Amino acid sequence: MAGDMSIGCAALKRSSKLRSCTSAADTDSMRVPSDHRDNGSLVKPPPVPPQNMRGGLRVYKIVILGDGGVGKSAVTLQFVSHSFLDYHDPTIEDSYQQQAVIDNEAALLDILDTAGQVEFTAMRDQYMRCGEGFIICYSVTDRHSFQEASEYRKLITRVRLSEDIPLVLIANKVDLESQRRVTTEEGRNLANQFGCPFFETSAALRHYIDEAFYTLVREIRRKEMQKALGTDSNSEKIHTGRRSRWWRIRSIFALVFRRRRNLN
Ligand SMILES: Nc1nc2c(ncn2[C@@H]2O[C@H](COP(=O)(O)OP(=O)(O)OP(=O)(O)O)[C@@H](O)[C@H]2O)c(=O)[nH]1
Ligand SMILES: [Mg+2]
Repeated sequence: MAGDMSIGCAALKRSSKLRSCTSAADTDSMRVPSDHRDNGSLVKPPPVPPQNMRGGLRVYKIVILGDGGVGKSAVTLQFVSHSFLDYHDPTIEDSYQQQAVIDNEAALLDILDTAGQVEFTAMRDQYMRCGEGFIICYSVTDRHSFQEASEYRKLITRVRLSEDIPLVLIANKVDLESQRRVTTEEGRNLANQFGCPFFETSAALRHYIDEAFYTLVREIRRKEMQKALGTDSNSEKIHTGRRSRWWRIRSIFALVFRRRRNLN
């Protein structure tokens, strides 16, 4: 399917085989992003783990989820190759890479386009564990896909044991206005419920495609920064007592190490 499409030189389609969460190819030199200021004081963000680096670029692992036929592959292909996939060939799993400069910082987006058809969803839990950020996609022409968006959100929360995972909700196919079954208001309310940004997109018209992916990268960066500053409030919300205690001890150690590093 998508393999027949020609991809621009900045983008690269990778094998459809399922990848492990970290691979040897992912490993590269350690890089410390530029310093950030918070309330006037200089705060050093933690070093980016080596498995998140490739060719000197920070890799952002993005997973696109949603019901079958909502346009996940079309949205992804518009983003990486500026072309519209005008037929439906159900995806099993495809992976793409796209370089981008977002807020003056280079990024390598590693995008996993997943299966919406139930026959192909056996590996869902595995790729939910790998993703750093998720795009949940529904079609404005398909009410059932809108209802399913909540199920995808629940699944991410269950697999990741956190409600604080970077997420963007997109309502695709807005060019098909006469077939609309989900209002903008409903989409916005759902995004508010999820606590995430929301875009109405059209893969056919390349409408708000870049914005959706760039915003997700910004969300990943923002949550990373919150973690570094110890201000991420949600992350412990649904942990069990045992995990919470371990998590607190770990956080205290991390804080002590960070302070000692800053003193050196
Ligand atoms: N008019 C219009 N059609 C779209 C849009 N996005 C996707 N489509 C069409 O919808 C159909 C399904 O698109 P896909 O991208 O294959 O859907 P998918 O979500 O990847 O489907 P699965 O791989 O089966 O999960 C195709 O015929 C696309 O051409 C859009 O924004 N507007
Ligand atoms: Mg697809």
